[in-house]
This record gives sequence, structure tokens and C-alpha cells, in this order.
Amino acid sequence: EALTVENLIPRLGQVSAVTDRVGGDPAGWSVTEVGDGNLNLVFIVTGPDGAVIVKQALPYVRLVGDSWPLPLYRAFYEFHALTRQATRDPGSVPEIYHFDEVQALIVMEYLSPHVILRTKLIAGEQVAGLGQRLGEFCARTAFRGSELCMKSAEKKADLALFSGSVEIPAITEALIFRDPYFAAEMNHHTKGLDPVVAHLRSDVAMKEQVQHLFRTFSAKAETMCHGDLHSGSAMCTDTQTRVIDPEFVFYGPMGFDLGMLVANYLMAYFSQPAHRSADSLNAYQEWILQVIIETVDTFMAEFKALWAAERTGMLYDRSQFEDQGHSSDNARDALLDEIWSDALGFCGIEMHRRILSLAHNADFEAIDDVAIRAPLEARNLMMGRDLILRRDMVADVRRLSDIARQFNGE
Ligand code: SR1
Ligand code: MG
Repeated sequence: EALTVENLIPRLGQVSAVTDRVGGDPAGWSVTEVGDGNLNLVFIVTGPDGAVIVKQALPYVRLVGDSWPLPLYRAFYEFHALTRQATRDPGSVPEIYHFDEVQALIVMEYLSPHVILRTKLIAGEQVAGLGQRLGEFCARTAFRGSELCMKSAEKKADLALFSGSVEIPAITEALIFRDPYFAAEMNHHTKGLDPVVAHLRSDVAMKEQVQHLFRTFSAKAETMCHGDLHSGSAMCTDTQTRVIDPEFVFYGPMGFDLGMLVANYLMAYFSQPAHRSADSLNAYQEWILQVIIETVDTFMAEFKALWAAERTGMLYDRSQFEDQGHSSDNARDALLDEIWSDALGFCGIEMHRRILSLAHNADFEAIDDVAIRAPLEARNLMMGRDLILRRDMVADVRRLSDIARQFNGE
């Protein structure tokens, strides 16, 4: 039964996980619906002692309506993803107070005064330590959710658990990997982009690479990915960052979350000329590039540190490969190269789908004047193409920043 502002207190007013934190007489609580995402209901419940978030899955895609049904069991997977992320990267995600599987609802920590990262990026605000925090999150969850670290039986049990989530990855498969590359029914794009869209959809070499990346997404079930790590899935103050909303959790490639995240930073970067005045534009865009550099540098450094300290799983087992030739170090570096290449490919595809497919993002959508929006989106699309095609040739994140500056100047 869907929660409403009216029925939430009668239904949750006696649940100790809520009453303990909100306090006082439930009749005096304030309940506000704040969900602005594509799928769920989200309420803030506030009382004299504090506040909690109540998130409930709806049996359909909120963005589209009840013509697109979606199983409620995604709340179950979100709950299990959050518990694992909390263990693998303590403090990174909201604390869970209560989970009701039948009602598909999670009661969790109210993050305050945090706001959605995308909102801050559009407003031109900086977040100290952003790149470090999200780089650590990506590295720790990628490493500690894999057989580099987990016991093989435990990882295989989790792989089996999360493989029960079918309809949610199907959204990613369709909206991210397929729809951008043909005239799918729910697609839409900004007036004025038709020539660029036609160019991309007739680019045989690029579309071949998209198909390889789709296979990588589907076949490389190596770690538990957040699955939807965009700038709407991080909440920040000026100095703190937390990750939310892992209902798209799946077992996939170690570079997936990193690539999605970098794509969303880049979309913030390319959209800035419409949000900033000339005197602050360059400095803010350069700050975003520094965040990208900090994110990727931290990812690489943290992954290497975990490799040295926590390689307790089946893969790259140091007891079997103690040689003078440093075979494990070489294997680590080759693996990081592979993660980087995959991440760049997924990054390029995410940059495409947010302009061409169903679910766009506010970085560009908030630009009312389509004559301003279209050329900025075109830069973003063309850089996405470049990354898909040349992902093995972008040596490192500094080179990636240079490529972004180059497309930004075109
Ligand atoms: C129909 S759901 C559209 C998008 O919203 C989610 O946040 C995911 O990014 C998904 O692709
Ligand atoms: Mg979401």
C-alpha cells in the first residue's frame, strides 16, 4: 500500500525505529514528500527529537506511470546493497533503521544539511574532499565486493542473491546500452541536435564498441556495483559526501561505478557555460576537472593499498605467486588499466544516454533556452563518442581532463 502524507503516521507511528528517533507524540509529527527521482516515494518525518527518511518503492516507474510496472522487490536489493556498502566503506551511506520487505520501505538516516550533489554543481558550489570521498567509495566497494577480497563461497552467494534482480538491470540495459543508439520509442533530445544524433547513430565503429561494452557490462560479474552512481546519488554539505540510492545494484565490472560517476562530473562540466557568468566560469569548470582527477587518483591509490593489505580472496592469491618477477604487481597494474578502459567506455555511453534516451539530467534540462543547451549537449555527445572509441588510448585522468578542455573549446 503506497504511503501518503496522510497515512504515514497511522502506519509508522508505532514503529520503534521511527518513534525512537523522531520522538514525541506522532500526532504532532510533520511529514513531507520530497521524492524527485524517477522511481520511488521519499518522505521526511520530523518530530521533536529528530527526523528520518522513509523511502518506499512504487510498483511502477514513477517517471513514466503505471504503464511501466516495476517489481517492489527492488527495495530488498537496495537494503542488502546498503548493508554491504556500510561494511565495505563505513560511513559512506545512510544508516538503516528499519526495513519492511512486504511494504517495500526502508526507514533510514535523514542526511542534513546535505543536498543532492547535482544541485550543488548546478549552483556552482564546491564540496571539499568530494573526489577523495567518492574515489574511496568506488575503490573500496569494487575491491571488497570481489573475489580479490571476499571468500569465494561468500561472493558466489551474493552473486546469486543479486542476480534475482532482473527488471532493474533491464532498465540499464535498455536505457543506457541500447536506446541511445536508435530511435527508441521513449527517447527524446533537444531540438537542434538532429545532425549530431544522426552522426552518432550512423557511426559503425563507435556502435561496434558500444556492443563490446554492453557485453562487458553483462558478462563481467566481478563485484557488487552501486549501479546508478550519478550526481543525484550523492548528498553533500560543503565538506561531507554520502552515497545514497543503490537500488540499481548488480554484480558487474569494477569500472562501472567509476565510469558513471566521471560521466556525471563531465556533464556538470559541459553544462556550466549556461549556469555561470563569464567571470566565474573557468575557475568552476577547472574545479570540476580537479574533482575528476582527485576521484580517479584516489581510486587508483586506494585500490593499490587494498591490493597490498586485503588480498584475501581467491584471485591473484599471493601465496601461489610469490616470485621474484613481481607477477602480482604486474597483474595489479594490468587490472587497473582494464578497469580504467572499461570506466572510460561506460563514461562515454552514460554521456550519450543522458542526452538521447529517456532519463535526462538537470545539468542540461535546467537550461531553458534550447539554442544554448543544444551546442553544450553536442560537445558532451562528441566527447562521449571519443571515449568509447579511444578508451584504450587515454593514458590517465590528466589526459582525460585535457580532452574535456579540448571539447569544451569547440
Ligand atoms: C526509468 S528509470 C530511469 C533512470 O533513473 C534511474 O535513476 C536510473 O538512472 C535509470 O536509468
Ligand atoms: Mg536513483
